[in-house]
Amino acid sequence: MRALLVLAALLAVAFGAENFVGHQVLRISAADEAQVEKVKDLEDLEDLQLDFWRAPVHPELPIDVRVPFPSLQGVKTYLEHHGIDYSIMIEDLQELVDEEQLQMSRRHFMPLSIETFNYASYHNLDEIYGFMDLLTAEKPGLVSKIQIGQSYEGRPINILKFSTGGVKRPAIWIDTGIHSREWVTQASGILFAKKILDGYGKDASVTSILDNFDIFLEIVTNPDGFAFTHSKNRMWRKTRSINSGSSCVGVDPNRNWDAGFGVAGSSGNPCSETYRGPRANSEPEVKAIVDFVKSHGNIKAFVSIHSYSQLLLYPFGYTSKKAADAAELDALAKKAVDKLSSLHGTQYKYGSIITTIYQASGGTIDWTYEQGIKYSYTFELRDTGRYGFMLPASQIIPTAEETWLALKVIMEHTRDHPY
Ligand code: BPX
Ligand code: ZN
Repeated sequence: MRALLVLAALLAVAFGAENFVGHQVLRISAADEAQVEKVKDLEDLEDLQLDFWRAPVHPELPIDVRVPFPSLQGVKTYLEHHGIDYSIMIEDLQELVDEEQLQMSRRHFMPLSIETFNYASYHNLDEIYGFMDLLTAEKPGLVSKIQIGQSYEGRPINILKFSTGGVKRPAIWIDTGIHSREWVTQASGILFAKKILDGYGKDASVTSILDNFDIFLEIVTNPDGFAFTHSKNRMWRKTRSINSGSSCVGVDPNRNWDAGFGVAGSSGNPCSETYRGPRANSEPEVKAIVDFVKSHGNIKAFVSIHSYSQLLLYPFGYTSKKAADAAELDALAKKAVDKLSSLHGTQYKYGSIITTIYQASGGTIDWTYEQGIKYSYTFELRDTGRYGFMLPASQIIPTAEETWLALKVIMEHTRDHPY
């Protein structure tokens, strides 16, 4: 086992991948606003190379931050000096990366059929695109693939369309993986596809939904970033577009939408993980969806899936003004998370983005909501920080299955409340 881990680490180094040996993820519990400000000061010290998994915003929310080994002593001393509490969530991030690599190296990667595909493993971009082709080959009457654009680096942006016919039926949209490092989301998207196909004609709820709606599913919403998480840096979140005048790469695709673009809750610094980009829709990955949604014109529910934190969120993120449909969205969110919890007991919080996490501008579902898509939601899947973005593969199926139950609640409500 140890020898295999060492081998995996050596291979990663040989391929020029970023390594996280000795990197720790700290959970910081700021006691008050003043301590939050002290942690924010760390954010501005770019030499520390800190990677905030959960940003410092207000004292109620723990701050999770990946600290590279060379910065570790300094950061801990700083926190202790200011009397700020912290604990070590992840002792050595590379150990989790190695385990994940080992798990992936053991998967059978020749997907013979929808039935034998390994849903319990993480997969790379080629495998996921192969999976999509498998679906369309085996179930051509139920699912097709549509290329809606091209990524910055030229990869196809593909979505799956599940449809039983009809002309311009109303539709439900689900996307996963807009932040590339949130791997459990793409893995869950794969299982949603199987659930839809298996459910049609068997599960009364899926059948009635698909008899009335088309479902669009974008599994790899940020293909360049996703490829990069496999080849070079497991912790990559943003797109891979080159920023003029900066050596830092990428735009946060969840700050790039034309809803409150540029107001507080995003960064103008290309080196930030929440860099909004030079203008709204600058990212082809975002623009492709914008064009698709506008030209379709009949999308009734839009669910954008992230991880981690176990939250179900609705608009708004950029403003504290209440969504006109807040009461209905809140009641439906409660129903969805109750259903989700019923499977494995996983606890979710729910509410508007700005009241539940923090102010975030230029986010996906603020834009879709302002386009008139009433049932606009964002999930933050498992966990609450023990593994964060490094959720073990053993949790893929339970995570996807519980989320699927919540998705069905939202889809059923959309079906039963036409507007
Ligand atoms: C989700 C929807 C709209 C605005 C913000 C969010 C939270 C999301 C983000 O900051 O873009 C959090 C996350 O999924 O990126 C993961 N995280 O930081 O843990
Ligand atoms: Zn995210």
